[in-house]
Amino acid sequence: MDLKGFDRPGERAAAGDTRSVKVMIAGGFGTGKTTMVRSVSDIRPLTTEETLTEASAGVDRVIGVADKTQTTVSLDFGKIALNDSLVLYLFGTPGQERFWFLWNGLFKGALGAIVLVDTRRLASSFRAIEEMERQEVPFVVALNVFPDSRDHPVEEIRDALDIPEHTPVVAFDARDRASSRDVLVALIHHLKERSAAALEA
Ligand SMILES: Nc1nc2c(ncn2[C@@H]2O[C@H](COP(=O)(O)OP(=O)(O)O)[C@@H](O)[C@H]2O)c(=O)[nH]1
Ligand SMILES: [Mg+2]
Repeated sequence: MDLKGFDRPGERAAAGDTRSVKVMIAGGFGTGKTTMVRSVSDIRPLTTEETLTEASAGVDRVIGVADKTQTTVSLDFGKIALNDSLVLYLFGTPGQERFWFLWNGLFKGALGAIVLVDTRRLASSFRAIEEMERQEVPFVVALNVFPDSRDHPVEEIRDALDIPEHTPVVAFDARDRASSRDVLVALIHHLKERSAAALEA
C-alpha cells in the first residue's frame, strides 16, 4: 500500500528522511493489545507481565476471559516501519482501570490510536473509546475476532459503543502480523484523510 507523502504532505520525503509516529494501542482487558504489539513489532517488544494471582483475579475481572493467566501491569512497547520513511512506535495501554491514572502522560505526542474490541465483551472497551475522545486522539476501532465471536454487523457495534460516524471500524486477528499491520495502515489513512495539517505539528 502506498503511504508516501504521509509524513510531509505535498512533498516527497527525501531518501533517509524518516518520520516517527507514536500510536497508542488501547482497549479493555484481554482484548488482545499485548498480542497485537507482539505480532506486528519489528523489534522484540518490551512487555512487563505479572502472573495473575488468585487475589488479584477479582480485581482484574477475569470473568469471561477464561484462559487468560497473565495480565500486563506495564506498557507494551513495539516498533514497525511501514515504509522507508514512516516508523510507528506502538504503546499498549495498561488494561486495568486502576492504572488509568497514568493515561494523561501516556497519550502525550500520540498522533493516533487503535482501540481493540472483543465483541463478546463490548463493555470492556467502552471506557477506552471515551478516553480517546476526551484526549482528542483520532482512532480506528479494531474488532479482534476470537473463535467464538459472533458475526455482528459493524453498524450494530458502532451503535452499541457509540462510535462516531467518521471513525473507521475494522475486523482483524491480533495474532496475525499482516492483519495487525493492515489495522495500522487503516489508521494512517484515517489520519491522512482527517487532517494533513495536524501531522506537521
Ligand atoms: N483466538 C484468539 N485469541 C487471542 C487473540 N488475541 C489475543 N488472544 C488471546 O487472548 C488473550 C488476551 O490477549 P492479550 O493480548 O493478553 O490481551 P490484553 O490484555 O489486551 O493485552 C491471550 O491469551 C491471547 O493469546 C485473537 O485474535 N484470537
Ligand atoms: Mg496486555
